Amino acid sequence: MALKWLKKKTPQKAPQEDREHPLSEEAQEAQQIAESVAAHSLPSTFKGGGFGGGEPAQEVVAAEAAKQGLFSRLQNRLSKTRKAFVSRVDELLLGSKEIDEELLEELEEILITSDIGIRTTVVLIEKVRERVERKGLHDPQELKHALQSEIHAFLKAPPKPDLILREKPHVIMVVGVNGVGKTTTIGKLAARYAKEGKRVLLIAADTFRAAAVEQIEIWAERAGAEVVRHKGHGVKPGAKSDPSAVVYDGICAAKSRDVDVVIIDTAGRLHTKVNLMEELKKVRRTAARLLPGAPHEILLVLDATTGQNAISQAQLFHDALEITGIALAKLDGTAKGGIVVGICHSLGLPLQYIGLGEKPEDLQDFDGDAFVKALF
Ligand SMILES: Nc1nc2c(ncn2[C@@H]2O[C@H](COP(=O)(O)OP(=O)(O)O)[C@@H](O)[C@H]2O)c(=O)[nH]1
Ligand SMILES: [Mg+2]
Repeated sequence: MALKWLKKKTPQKAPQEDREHPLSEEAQEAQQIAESVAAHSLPSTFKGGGFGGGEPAQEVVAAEAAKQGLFSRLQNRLSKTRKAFVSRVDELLLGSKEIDEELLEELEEILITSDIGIRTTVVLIEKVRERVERKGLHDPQELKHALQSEIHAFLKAPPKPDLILREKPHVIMVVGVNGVGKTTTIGKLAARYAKEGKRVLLIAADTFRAAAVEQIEIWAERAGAEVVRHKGHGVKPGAKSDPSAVVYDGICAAKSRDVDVVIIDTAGRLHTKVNLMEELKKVRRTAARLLPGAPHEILLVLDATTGQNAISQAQLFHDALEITGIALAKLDGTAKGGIVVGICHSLGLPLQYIGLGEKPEDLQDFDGDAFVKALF
């Protein structure tokens, strides 16, 4: 159970049977970071020569190190997807002498079985085919570049929302089915905003699972955020309060306490006859009534390990709630990372965040450039 794990193993990595480097991953990552930092900071430091003048500002070096660290982590955590996808493409191309119909068909098969999805694959292959014809490509190796460029283009659109927090409090409602990683993503976001010096309040509106409230409290404590919950729920079995009532109290508290960011945790499944989407709409209405414009974001969390299922979930939630953005959790340790391409291409919704693990720092802003670079 997630909660037990959180309590017991907070500083460590969660057990993941299908991880390739169960023990050495952290060490590998640290080494990669150190190497890339060294590689990037040496030349500019040299220019200064240590004799005054030209020394790179410490912040510049630190920022570069941080960027490299994020990239190394991304690269590392995508290793399963890379094996399932790019390595197979490489194998195919190495064994081919020229670009022909047969090769394109085999490529299509790899794309479909890499969780990119049929619809997206069909369009992708068509684009690759056009590029091959337009540029008169013959060498199979050039096909890889063509594929990379087209995937890159898919990951560009649509633009992310402007997340400058204009309204105070800025309210983010987080939705998604059970177990996808909502509460974990909320914990990571809370930690991120708190680190930026924002006052963060979490609303425990998943009133249907006893463990959910405790889980959010643990994350809040870690992040230095406040929590509004209803007494009784999560403590007494059967004492389930109305999610909208908790949201009501939470937003009132946020207004009176000068909170910057409010994040609402919601249920992913209900044990009553109430329809989940109707319940979530009620939560949304409650927020809007108390604070015009709220919720400013409705963030849908999807689980990368579910592959194509994630796309149909997104469509359901979007139809009911008008999602503003997506967070894709559990991209680490899965071979189904191709889903990123399908999500970006077929949903028309911005992929804002990716989850690369279970620690607070394992949430990254999705960056299409970095993703393609890390994948290829
Ligand atoms: N490996 C990995 N596990 C994650 C990630 N996000 C969440 N999890 C795990 O997925 C499980 C379900 O997460 P939880 O946040 O409780 O899902 P919720 O039911 O949607 O709130 C927990 O065991 C989390 O630790 C991630 O990005 N990577
Ligand atoms: Mg939860």
